[in-house]
Amino acid sequence: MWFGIIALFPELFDSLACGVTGRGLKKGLVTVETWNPRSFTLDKHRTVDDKPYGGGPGMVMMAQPLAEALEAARKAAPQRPTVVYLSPQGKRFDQKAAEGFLEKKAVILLAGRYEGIDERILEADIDEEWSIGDYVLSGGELAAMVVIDAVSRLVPGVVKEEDSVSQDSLSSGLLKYPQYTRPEEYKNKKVPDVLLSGNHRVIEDWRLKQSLGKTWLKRPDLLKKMQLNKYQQQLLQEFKDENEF
Ligand code: 9WO
Repeated sequence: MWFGIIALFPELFDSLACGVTGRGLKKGLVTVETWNPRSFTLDKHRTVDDKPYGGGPGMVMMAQPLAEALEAARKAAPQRPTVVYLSPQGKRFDQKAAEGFLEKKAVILLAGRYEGIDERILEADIDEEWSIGDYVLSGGELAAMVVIDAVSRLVPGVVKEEDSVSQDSLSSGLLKYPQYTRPEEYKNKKVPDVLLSGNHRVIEDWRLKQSLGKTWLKRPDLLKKMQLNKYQQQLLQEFKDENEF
């Protein structure tokens, strides 16, 4: 998976060297290359922003340095890249979207700053606009890093345990079941007996029931998007009965 980044603060992406994303980078399964629009400016002050035509507050990222940074990134891409702009106006980036990005193999992520970018770059160069949520950040870099993190862990070999990614919360469309580790009792609270039983079929059923119940309680919107089979419906009903709902 190849990511080309266009950003005024490429240093922010250094933290991807930590943890699971770092593992993907070290193994060469994920590549992140950055281009700074400031390097493509033509004036001695290396200006990347200017006042908006028509007036108003703040500054807008100029077209020319962005266009040339994008061109450099396109040339370096291992195959024809999808060019993505991160903004609150974009489509919501979720787990399904992350799976879609994985198929692209080469993606250029444009992280804006100030009040945004010159509209002509959006029209000429941007294939897709994505949002990680309904809030305004100081720039698109953190959103780009969220995308890289979520997609990288789906690249085969990046996450250690082969099956643990498919066990991730949301990969089934459901929330994660409750998890426990040592000790068996902590502050008078015991680990559920079923998890100590060693009966893997019963444990699997319990976990699915908990996932269904927790999703029903906390994120009914996710459950409404799913088509539960008869068995899942039965487990959810058992959860409701057992928990007095
Ligand atoms: C800033 C601003 C200040 C005064 C009046 C209007 C304003 N709009 C903005 C603004 O939207 N700034 C953005 C900052 C410009 C594009 C990059 N920035 C950004 C991206 N903030 N938040 C995101 C983002 C990206 C993806 N998902 C969620 C948020």
